[in-house]
Parts: sequence; C-alpha cells; structure tokens
Amino acid sequence: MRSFFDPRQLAHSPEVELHNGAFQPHAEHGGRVRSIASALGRTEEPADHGEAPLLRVHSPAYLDFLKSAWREWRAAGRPGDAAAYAWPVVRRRPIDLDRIDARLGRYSFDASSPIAEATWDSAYWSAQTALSALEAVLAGERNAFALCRPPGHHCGADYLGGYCYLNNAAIAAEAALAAGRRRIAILDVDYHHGNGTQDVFYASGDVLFVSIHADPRTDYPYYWGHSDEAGEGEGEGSTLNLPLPRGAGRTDYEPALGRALERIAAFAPDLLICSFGADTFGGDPICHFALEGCDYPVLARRIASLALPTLVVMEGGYAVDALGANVAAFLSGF
Ligand code: OKP
Ligand code: ZN
Repeated sequence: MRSFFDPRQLAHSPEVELHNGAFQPHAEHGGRVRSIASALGRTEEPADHGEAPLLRVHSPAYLDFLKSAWREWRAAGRPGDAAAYAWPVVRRRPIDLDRIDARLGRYSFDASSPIAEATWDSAYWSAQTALSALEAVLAGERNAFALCRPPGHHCGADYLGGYCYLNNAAIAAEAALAAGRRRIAILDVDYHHGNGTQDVFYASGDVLFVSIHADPRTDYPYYWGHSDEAGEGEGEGSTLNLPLPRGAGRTDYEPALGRALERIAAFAPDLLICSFGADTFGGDPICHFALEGCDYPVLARRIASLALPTLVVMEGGYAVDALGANVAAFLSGF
C-alpha cells in the first residue's frame, strides 16, 4: 500500500499535558510516528494543497488562532506552550476576545493539547499528508495510508482538543466531495470516539460517520459518542456510534465491526475513510481494550472485504514499542 508521511510533522512537541490531575510528558510525541515510519519502510512525501481544503472544514478565525496562538502566548510573557485554563461554558458575551487566554478557551474543549512553536506547521503537514494519500486513491489506487501526526479526529470546525488541531479525516472527506465523490463513509476505529469528525458531519447526509470506541460513560471524550447520537436534520441516521466496555477484545470487537460494515455497505459510499487508532491494543498505556497484534490483519481484512477505495488515516496509538508493528499488521490486511 502506498504510504504518505512528512517529517515536518515531527516538529510539534508540546512539553507536557494535564493528565489525571498532574502535568506529565506529552503522550502524543514524535517517537510514535517514527516507530510507524520505520516499520513501514518506504513512504512518500505529500504535495502542498494549500489552505483551501482546510477551510472546507475549519473556520477562518480558528485557523488564524492556531497560527498565532503560540506567539501571542509568548508575547504575553508566558513560559512554555500555549494552553487553555478557562473555558466559556456559559457564553454571556460574544466570544471574539483579544486576550490570548480567552481565545485559548474559546477554541478548545480540553487541556490535553497545548500549542507549541511548531504546532501549526506540523498540523498543516499532517493535513497535507491526508490530502496526498486521498489524491492517490482518487487517482485509482485501491488503498493508501496517511501517516498523520498530530492526529485529527477530536477537533471540530472551530475547536481543538485530544491532541488534535486539524481534522485530517474530515478534511480528506470534504476534499473528496469537492472532487466529485458523492457519498463518503468514515469508519473510526480509534479507542476514543471521534467527536470532532462526528460534529463536522452531524447534519450532513452525504457523509456517514460510524465509530467503534470505548463507552463515553467511562472514557474520554465523555460528552460525545453515546449510542443515541444519530445525526440531525439532513444527517439524521448518518451517524452510528457503537460503544464497547473497557476490556473489550477481539470477540467483543468483531460483532461491532460487523454492524459497522453492514451500515456502511447499506450506505453504498464511493469512498471509505478509515480513522485508524492502534490504541485499541491491549498494551496501550492510556487505553483499556485488549486487541492483540495478530487481531489487526483480521479486522483490516474484514474492512477490506467491503471492496471500497479506502484511505486509512492515522489517529492514536501510544504503546510506542509495538506501534509500528501493529500499524504494519493492520495495513497488511488490505
Ligand atoms: C487522542 B486519540 C484521560 C485524558 C485523555 C486525551 C486523550 C486523547 C486521545 N485521563 N487525554 O484519540 O488517540
Ligand atoms: Zn485514541
């Protein structure tokens, strides 16, 4: 399978994240994709598609914020990376405030995604990586893999969070629609619910979003991913959430995947985008499923049995020692 990767994605390196009440080294570090890239061997560098495809998903004000937040933070005399600590849960005033602290809260939903000096650049090339892999599929390649980092599925049109700044899968889906594809299915098989992707397409009937993830009653991101969220308006029925309990292994995962694939097949899309996280692995340090390395080719073969042109986009996965092998195992199933 052709794989795309840009080393500029390595530059993003927030020092710490707030995790379980303490500042800890950031789990989403460059070593993750280094491990994957070396397991894959050959990768291709993406072309630059510019900002227009990003603006099909994200608001101009949000992109301006992402580009300037770190500099504004430092200009305000702050140490370290730009990170939110106050959120406008109750929006009593128009939120377009000048103060960097206020804007950080306005454009984020959690404290796990600091903006470091190189964050914009890495997120930009992460999105370009997805767009270039998509281009290969649109040009006739059966499948392609986008080794994206930082990941994307938690961020929405105008908010970041969950290590995500630009929604790579959503940007690829919008680009595919702009290129004339009519119906896109997104299958999100990261451990965490892809709340950002769900939000972007919640009212869209031409993009089906299906996600298998840890039950948000016990797991991040808590406020999205429950089984009664099914879409709204023209998108009514085009969201399907399949939460699983902590501890789920292959025998729990396979029936959920069966339901997901049935729904996708019934939707009859022109293209499948698979948001793939290897944080479903039993050895993952921050997640609680129990998949094994040998399960990944089996699950991937089932997805490939849909026989749809498929773009695989990298999301999470934090067991760095096994990560490269697990991703390679998943891709081998195609
Ligand atoms: C990103 B991806 C729980 C904190 C959760 C954020 C996790 C983001 C995961 N104590 N921190 O979906 O793999
Ligand atoms: Zn995840």
